[in-house]
Formats: sequence, structure tokens, C-alpha cells
Amino acid sequence: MPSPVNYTLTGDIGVITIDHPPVNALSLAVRQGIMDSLDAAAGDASRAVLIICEGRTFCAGADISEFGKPPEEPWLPAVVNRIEAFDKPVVAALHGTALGGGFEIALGAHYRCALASAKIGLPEVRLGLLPGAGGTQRTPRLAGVGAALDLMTSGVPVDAHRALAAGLIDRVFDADLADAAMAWIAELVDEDAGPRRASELPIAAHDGGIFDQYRARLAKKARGQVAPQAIVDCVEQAAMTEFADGEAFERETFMKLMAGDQSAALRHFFFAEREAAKVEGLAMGAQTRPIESVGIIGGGTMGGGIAMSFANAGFAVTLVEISDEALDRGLSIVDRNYTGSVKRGKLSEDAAAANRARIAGSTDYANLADVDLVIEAVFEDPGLKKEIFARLDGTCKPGAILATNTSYQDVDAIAAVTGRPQDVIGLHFFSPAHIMKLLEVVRGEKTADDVLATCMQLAKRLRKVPVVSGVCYGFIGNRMLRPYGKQVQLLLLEGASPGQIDAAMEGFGMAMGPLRVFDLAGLDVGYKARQALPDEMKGDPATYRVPELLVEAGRLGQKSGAGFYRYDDDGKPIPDPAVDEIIERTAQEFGIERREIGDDEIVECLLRALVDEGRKIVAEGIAQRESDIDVVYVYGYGFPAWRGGPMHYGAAAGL
Ligand code: 3H9
Repeated sequence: MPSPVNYTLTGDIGVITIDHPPVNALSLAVRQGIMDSLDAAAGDASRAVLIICEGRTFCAGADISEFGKPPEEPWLPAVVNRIEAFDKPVVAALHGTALGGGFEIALGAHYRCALASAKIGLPEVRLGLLPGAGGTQRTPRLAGVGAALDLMTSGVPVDAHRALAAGLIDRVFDADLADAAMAWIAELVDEDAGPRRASELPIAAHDGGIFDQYRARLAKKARGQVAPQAIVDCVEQAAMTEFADGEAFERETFMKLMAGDQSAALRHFFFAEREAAKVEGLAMGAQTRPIESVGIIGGGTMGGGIAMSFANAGFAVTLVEISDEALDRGLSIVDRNYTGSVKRGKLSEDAAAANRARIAGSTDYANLADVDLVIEAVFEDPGLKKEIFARLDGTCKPGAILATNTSYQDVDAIAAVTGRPQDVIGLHFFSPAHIMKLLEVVRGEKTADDVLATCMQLAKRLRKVPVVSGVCYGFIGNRMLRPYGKQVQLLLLEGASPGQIDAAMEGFGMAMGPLRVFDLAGLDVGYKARQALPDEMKGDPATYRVPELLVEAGRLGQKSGAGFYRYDDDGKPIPDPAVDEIIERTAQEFGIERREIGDDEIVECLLRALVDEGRKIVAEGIAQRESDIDVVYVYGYGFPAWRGGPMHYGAAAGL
């Protein structure tokens, strides 16, 4: 196998070129190749060395697929130290995404330059890790303690100009990185600029309380996670000790994190997310249909959010409603959302205006005649949906993709009312649709391969994470929510309170406890959906009697000021004895004896419900693989990524 690292002597500059697609990850062969190149440069007439990458990016980090296997020498920290100790100046030239161990290679180099379009970051925290090749020690020496903590605890990359301002790099070039870097090195050589080692820099003065401030902030923001706290510990060591001691501490802490459950879960999730984009039986690079214009039917919360999602990604959108009033209402919600985004600093005023300008309103289906894709987003009435699809069949151009945003309905039955079921698909967005990353792509029995491939690709353009689901009631996510919700109701009847269940699940890491979620979604939604179901699908009445009684008492959830909780004017949930009374009465009605229930039992019971249904979903071929279910739950239902998703957690915990 040829080495992925090539060394050449160009004039008096030694050039180390890494060419290891797709992202120049620092696998064993790359690490060895860099060491061999340094050997060559040490022994030749080079006066300086350049490290640069081929392909779309500078090294995007250590090779994650090697993690969890026995480490093989040379280790990355040794490679970085060898670069730094080199007695000829070493320059790193960055493009694309210089991330993690990739940026640590650059931190080992004596000088750093980047293309203006480059992104620079230390995202290890997202894998439950910390920069383990000197990053926690060199970054604060170059950029200061606060900037280093921000970069590493958030994991969010910065652009080249911000990196320059922070002192992380020395030069930004607009084009021709290799040429510009070579010219700069020639200058350095002329000036006799020798090696300049980050490890030898002192750490700039900082507020001694900064570490505890970050610990407290991260305990809230990254609740339950160990890696962000470990990063603070390492930077504190950098500030308190010599480089070598700090480096040893970093190494030991890195190895502990690597061996822990959280990093295993996050690494699983990293690959799960990428795997989800691959569709079984669909050739890589399968043909797709061009999509530039989109019609959305229904200007409610979902339709408006979907319209924004497309407009924000540059598509021309036509939002169709049944009347001028309904259209005005829909567009004014869109306007309000854009104003909110500007206020919160998420969008500039100009960008918001440009995005908003891409959304046109209409009450006439004729305006959908030429669009490439239509998404129906009206309420869950199967008859209405079929009516709309029959109309679309008569209106839209041949080849247009006809999608439904239904959360539950049978996509095949909807497709069957058209003369082109091959063009029909489900695109299930999650609310708020312009923010939530998950997109369930529902493959109907007759959905054509190119329609599916187009929608998977489209999701990427929308910056969503697509997961393919087969057709069943509720698809992957909402189908799993049903047994989960039923167990919640049984736990209430058996003795747990709403507050206890929510606290237990939030303690586990869920973004929000189930009863708060039900209240937020509106208890009337489930009530109406249940009424439309045949008795055999409703299941045991004990699993829905309490919410039914709440709805009948006018407690529809947060929107009516009361549901499983009472809500104060700020929307804060307050436990309500009236609800306890309804629960106790219902338990008596069903002859259920109430008892003390521990938090661990609550968590285990609810996770089992998810895992059991998840296994059925895979066995039936509704989901392609268990890891797809993890992606659905993390991106759509607030499941903590650091637990890996319900299926990963279930397997690890032996459920
Ligand atoms: C680290 O560096 C630890 C050190 O501090 C200390 C060590 C001692 N390794 O995302 P994409 C694969 S931890 C292996 O679809 P994009 C990926 O699986 C690391 N494989 O492309 C996919 O494979 P496939 C810190 C990797 O353009 C393919 O490349 N670094 C790695 O949307 C394309 O990926 C990170 O956490 C890797 N490091 O995004 C960065 N990275 O085609 C992680 C990617 O078979 N990577 N692959 O499915 C990323 O954030 C994105 O991949 C990146 C490109 C932004 C680079």
C-alpha cells in the first residue's frame, strides 16, 4: 500500500503532503507517514518544512474508527511533539475543516496559515473526549484561557479570521494556499525565523475564578456530561503546572474518557448519523430529480416552519392556503418567526428579509403547476389529505414529487388516490420545522428510487438529518412514543407522580420529561387521534383514561394553563393536587394498588418500552437498522446523544 503521506524537497523547502480521503483522518499510516517525512526532512538540505493536505480538507482529526481498538504507535501526541521539537521551522497550511487532532498537528507546527474559507476547531467534546494531543495545553497558551475553554467546551469551529484574531493562526490567505504558504515560508527562511514552540509560551493572566465559573455554567448547559468538565480540569492544569505535567494530565484524562460509556455512546452516534444517510438497495449516486421550487399546502405551524426551512436554504416557496384569511394568518406567523430570529441574533435583518422574500402566498392550486416538489402539511384528516393529493395529481407537472408531512397516516393509501404513486413520499418534519434537524423520509410501497434519493439529498441541502422509515402508524418516532406514553400512564396509576416521572427522565438526560412534553404538545391532540382509532388499536383503557379525564375537564395542556400540571403566567409547571386526585381515582377504578416507585424503575421501565418497540420496528423492516432509531430519538425527541440513543443504551445496559 502506498503511503498516504508524500515528502518532496521543493527548492530548500521540505513539503509533507497528506492525501488520505475523504477527510485526511490521522490514521496509523498517516501518523507513520508524517514521522517518516520528518526523518527525511531532518537529513536533507531543507531549511523549513510545510505540512499541507490534498483533497477537500486539512486533517479533520484522529481516525475515529481506530478508537476503542488497541492504540498503535506512533501515537498522535508523539507525532505532534516531534513536529514541535523539529529544529527547522515547520509551517502548517490549513484548508477545509482543520479539526481535533488535525488542528493539534497545526498547533505543534511553529507557524500556521489558513485559507480564508477554512474552519478551525477542537470538536472532541462532541465525541465525549477532549483534545488529547496537547490541544488542551497549547490552545490556552496561544489564545488565552477563556477563548480556549470556549473553543473546546463548545466544540464549535471558528472561521479563519476569528482564529487569526484569537492568535490561533498567523496568516490568512484568500486563494492558492500552497503558493501563498510557500512564499511565506521563503520569507521566514530569509528572516532566519527559527522554530517557535507553543508549549514554551506562558499563559496570559486570567481571572482565577474562571474555571469554577465554567464548571458551574457547563453543569447546566451540558448537564450530565463528563467531557466538558474534564476539559476545564485540563486547562486549569495548563494554567497551574509546567507543560509536561499538564500534558501527562491531559493524556490520563483523555484515556479515562475514551474508556467511558459517554464517549462510546457519542462515537456510536457519530457513525449512526452518517450511516442513516445510506439507503439499503439504493445505489450510491442514484439518479435524482432537480428541485428548485417547492409548494407547501397548509400555512399552520408545520407548514409555515417547513416553508421557512426551504426558504432559508435558498428555494423558491409557494405557500398555499384555502382562504385569504388563513393565508394572512400563516404568513404573519412566518413574519413573527423571522422577527424572532433577528431579535435572538440568529439571522441578520438582511438575511431574514431575503429568506422571507422567497416565500410567496397563494390560494390557488394553479400556482403549483410548475413546482418541482409539493409538501402537504394540513391537519391529520385522512379524507382531506386524499382529497388534496387527488387535486395535486390533476395540477402538478409530470415528475413533480408529491410529499405528505403526515405524522401517522398511511402514505400508500394517500399515494393510491393519484395516478402516480411512484412520485409520492412522506417527508415528516418535526416542530418547529425550521429548527429541528430530524427528517423522517417515509418510503411508500411504490415510491420510486429516484424520488427517495432526491429527498435524501434534499435533506442535506436543508441541513437536516434524514432517516428512512417504512409505512406504519406513526413511522419510527411516533410509533415508539405510543408504548412509551402508555407506560408513563401506568406508572402514574401505580404510584409515581408527574413531577417524579419528569424529574427521573430529565435526570437520565432527556431534554424534557414526558408529561411536560404531553402538556406542551396539547393533550387534545392525542385525544382526537385516539377517537379516530378502532378500539383494538387504542389498547388498555388504563393507558389513556387520565389524559382523557384531563381533556374532558378542559385541561388541554400548557396552552389552556393546565394539563398534567398547572402553569403560572411564566409557563412554569406547578404540581397540582387536582391531578393527583384524578390519578388516584382512576387507579381505584382499575383496581390498581399504588406503591412507592423508585426513579431507576421509572427510567428502566420507560426505556424498555422504547427498546422493545424499536426492536419490532427493525424486525418488521420499518427502520433499516437499530442505529437509525437512535438518530430519530436524539434529533427528534430530545434523547441525550451522550447516551447514544435508546437502542445503543438498551444494548449497553442489557435491557
Ligand atoms: C480527535 O481528533 C482526538 C485527538 O484530539 C486526540 C487523539 C489522541 N475519523 O461527515 P461526513 C468519515 S477526535 C474517521 O459525511 P462532511 C465519515 O464517517 C476527532 N472517519 O462529511 C464519513 O465516512 P462515510 C476530532 C471520519 O463533509 C466521511 O468521513 N474530529 C472522520 O459532511 C465523510 O464525513 C472530529 O470530530 C474521522 N475523524 O463533514 C471531526 N471524520 O462516507 C469529525 C469524518 O464512510 N468529522 N469521517 O460515511 C466531521 O465533523 C465531519 O466529518 C467533517 C466533514 C466536518 C470533517
